Amino acid sequence: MLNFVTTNPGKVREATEYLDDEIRQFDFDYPEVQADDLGTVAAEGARAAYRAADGPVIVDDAGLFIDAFDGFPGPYSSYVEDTVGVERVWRMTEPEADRAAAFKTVIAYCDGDGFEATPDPGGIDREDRRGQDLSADDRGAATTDEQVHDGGETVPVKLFEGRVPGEIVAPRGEGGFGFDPIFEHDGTTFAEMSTEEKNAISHRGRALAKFAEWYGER
Ligand code: ITT
Repeated sequence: MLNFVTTNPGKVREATEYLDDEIRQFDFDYPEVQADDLGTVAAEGARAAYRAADGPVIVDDAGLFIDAFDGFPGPYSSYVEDTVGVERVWRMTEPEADRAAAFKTVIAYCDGDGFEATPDPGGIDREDRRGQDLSADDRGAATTDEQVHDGGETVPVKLFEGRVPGEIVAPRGEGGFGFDPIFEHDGTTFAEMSTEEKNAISHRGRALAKFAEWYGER
């Protein structure tokens, strides 16, 4: 059984389509390190959660990156949702000529077994900070590994990234969660889509598809 470490049932709902009955929600509020890239936050979270859980874990650290604000709220999206709120993020963006944005997620997997070391995950995020329109290849999920050190012992974490470009719009739709009502992709907001429709094109769907393929082989 794979533990999806999150306080957000919306994330688990989306993951179920890819991982079926292999996952369960592990409601553990892992300490989020202060870092400006999702990969570092997810990797550190997976390491902390692996210590607390009995078995393999995945952590999903996600954010909304608005071009006009140089990627804000990005890794601070959860805090901004709780403080400013989704409606006011729309109103802040409304006067901007360019309302392009991107959702991005990094899934970190840890089970205590070894993987090959790879570059610092910060490198992945910086390329994509502005949420610019990405090439078809770039829009797929990337995969990297990271070695982290835990009390002198190496605790490897494998990372799967997904991102999707879109535009900030006035809130529409009742589905999804978080910033879904103000994020439009190809004329439809994520909150107007079913879970299946959102998964087919979303940042999380892309990362989950990549992860599920790798995990299936494992
Ligand atoms: P956990 O950390 O417990 O997993 P969280 O909701 O706080 O739950 P994050 O730290 O990854 O998750 O914060 C991401 C923020 O971005 C949060 O405000 C989410 O609502 C929002 N978010 C992430 N993925 C999203 C998605 O697919 N659609 C809409 N909003 C999303």
